[in-house]
Amino acid sequence: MQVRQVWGKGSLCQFAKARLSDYLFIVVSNREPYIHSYQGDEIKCEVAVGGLTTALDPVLSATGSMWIAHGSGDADRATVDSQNKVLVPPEKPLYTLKRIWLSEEEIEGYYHGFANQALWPLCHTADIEPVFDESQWDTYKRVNEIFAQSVLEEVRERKALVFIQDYHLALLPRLIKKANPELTVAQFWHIPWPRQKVFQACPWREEILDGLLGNDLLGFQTVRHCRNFLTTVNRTIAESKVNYEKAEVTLGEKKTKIHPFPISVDFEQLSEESQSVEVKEETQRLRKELNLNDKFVGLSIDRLDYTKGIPQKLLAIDRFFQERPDYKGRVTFIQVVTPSRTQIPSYRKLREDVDTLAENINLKHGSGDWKPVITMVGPLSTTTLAALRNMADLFIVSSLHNGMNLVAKEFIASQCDSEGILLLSHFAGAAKELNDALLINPHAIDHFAVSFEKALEMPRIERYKRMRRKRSIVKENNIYKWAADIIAELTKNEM
Ligand code: GDG
Repeated sequence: MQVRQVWGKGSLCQFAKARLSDYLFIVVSNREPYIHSYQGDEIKCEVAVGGLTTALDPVLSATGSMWIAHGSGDADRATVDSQNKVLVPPEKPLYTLKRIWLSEEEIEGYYHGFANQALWPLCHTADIEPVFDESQWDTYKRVNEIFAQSVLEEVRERKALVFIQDYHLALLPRLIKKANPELTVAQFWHIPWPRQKVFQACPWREEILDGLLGNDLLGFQTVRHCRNFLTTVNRTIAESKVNYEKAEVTLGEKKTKIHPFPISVDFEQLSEESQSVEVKEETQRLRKELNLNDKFVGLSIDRLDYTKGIPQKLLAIDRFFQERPDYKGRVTFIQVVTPSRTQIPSYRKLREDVDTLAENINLKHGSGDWKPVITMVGPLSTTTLAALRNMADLFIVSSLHNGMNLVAKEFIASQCDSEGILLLSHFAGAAKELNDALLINPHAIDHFAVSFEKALEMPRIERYKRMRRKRSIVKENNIYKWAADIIAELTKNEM
């Protein structure tokens, strides 16, 4: 039997050191991995929660590299040197974080504007009309140029490998490659890539595709997103040559390899955390405080975003209690919502809709001190989130369209007893790998409601078998493997 390697922090560090030792390795993202902010007179440094910092922090630490990002903390300027640099992680400084400063107007046009009001709804094929505003697009271009200048200043004559993150920086690859063709450039696109017919609504589609084709390697979450991208290029850029078999685009002399790299979580760390005394105590505290006693607990953890299908899930919960009143008082659904992008009107409207739907369900079906839906507003601490995952019998991911949905993998990693059930939208990137979950279509409310019954009535042995299989998938395909696969692909010609 073939024994597969399970990647961890240590093996990734060694691998990164071996493969990247000749290079200056630079990660570029909009969001910074460490944020300094004032708390009274003191300056606190917070780690940006999420998979990206978990995976890339050890790589950068092992190779003494650099991360370039927008400095968004109110104490960020007070903590950098004259070149806008600070050594991180704070407890053991091993690599450089270089901060870029943006004006209010630049953040508005580039981040809240073109990135989140045009590219985000467009790529998610959302029911929200993308905003194609000329001045936001101009600001997006200007900010990408600011990032490019910062990268090029660092590279100069050195042999460098630049790894760019996400849809905020679609023009950056071409800008840096044009100025310095010797650079190796890669990018990971964390959100979906839509069908060509959808993307053609963008008035600046050719510029965006040209920007992305400055990459040597462009990664997406799934094979489907890769195919959508290849077709979009094929039908939009007449001079391009698309090789579907090799998943490659040639434009002029330049080749771009398109490859799926499904992002993941730190399985071991989440498993260990869920067993910790701190998390167990928090679980007991929450059970008491939320009056859960021996109730069956359904849980969702979502950034408050219109792509996550939160209203659809609440409608399905309403339908479920309507059809199965015998479950009243026996099941409680906890919905964690973490507000984001609150400057954008569609996000504020969603908050109102979700509050109203949850209130109506509680008025209609609740009784005594039992509430069918408990809404908890984030950001919550990682301990509280781990405790909630621990106590959940059922975890629901109802996205209408999503790149990956890391929350699904986080739930699996924390289910050490393998008793929990995952209800997962077909439209989440994670559904491709985790087809042992109960897959749902969040648009079909009746079917969604019936799947709650199916989950509640699933025999224990079946739950166990399904969860065991999913755990072995996530354990092997963890965040360290994601990073190692990208580094391997990028440096394969060096071997
Ligand atoms: C984008 C893409 C892709 C949530 N509430 C709190 C909190 N969270 C954490 C979760 C999870 C993360 O936020 C959410 O990740 P998702 O993957 O589910 O969704 P997006 O934020 O939309 O992420 C997505 C991802 O990028 C990575 O490539 O999978 O498709 O849309 O880690 O646990 N964390 C804390 N408090 C909260 O209240 N600390």
